[in-house]
Amino acid sequence: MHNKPQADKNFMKNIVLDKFSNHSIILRGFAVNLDDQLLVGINNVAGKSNFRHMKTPNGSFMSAAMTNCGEYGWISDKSGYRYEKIDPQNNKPWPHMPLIFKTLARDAADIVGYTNFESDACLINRYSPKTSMSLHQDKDERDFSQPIVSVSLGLTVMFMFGGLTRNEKPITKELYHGDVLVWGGPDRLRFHGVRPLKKARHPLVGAVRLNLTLRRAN
Ligand code: MD3
Ligand code: FE
Repeated sequence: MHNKPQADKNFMKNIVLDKFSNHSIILRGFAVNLDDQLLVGINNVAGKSNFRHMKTPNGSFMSAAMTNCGEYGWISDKSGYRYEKIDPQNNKPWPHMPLIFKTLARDAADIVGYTNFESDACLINRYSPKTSMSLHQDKDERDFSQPIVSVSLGLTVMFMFGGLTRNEKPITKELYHGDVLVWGGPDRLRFHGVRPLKKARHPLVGAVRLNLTLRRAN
């Protein structure tokens, strides 16, 4: 078969891929040109469902501030972790997912080979200096064959990428403003987390890091 590059919609798009595991790929800077629109979306969502520090089942609080948009939102409280259609803080449905979030996730997943990714949940994490996220697995979703797409905005962070058991030593990678990470398949249940954020200032986003995690919850 001959290659027909002009038939490939990614032809000449210059997408920079950092493939650090078989099913985990960073699309470097893929969202940079959308940063303003993404921030508008985040601010609109947070104006309806505020960022908050959720309680964990063991009685402490999540170090990252969180909110959600889409049909389902991820929550943590004294009875555990789960997805809910209603924001427990205002008893209203979570704000609609901005179309730009959904489209970006779908396009990124598509490039990596997960076609027709339809996210129904977007968790928004906000990290201030010293905020971290300890090693965990994302396993509150119904179908682990669906990938996850994460979008980083603002300050740079070191993320940890571990194995399928907690004791496997994680590798680390930096995530920069505009990077989009897609992972699925056998990497879907890997332990992961982020190192404490270093104090700095991003020209557009300010003194924080924002992360969108787009998932198919149900
Ligand atoms: C998945 N968020 O919300 S996303 C979460 O940056 C969460 O806010 C982090 O984990 C954040 O559940 C990380 C990026 C990420 C990085 C490495 C992974 C996800 C990963 C490795 C394996 C699986
Ligand atoms: Fe996670």
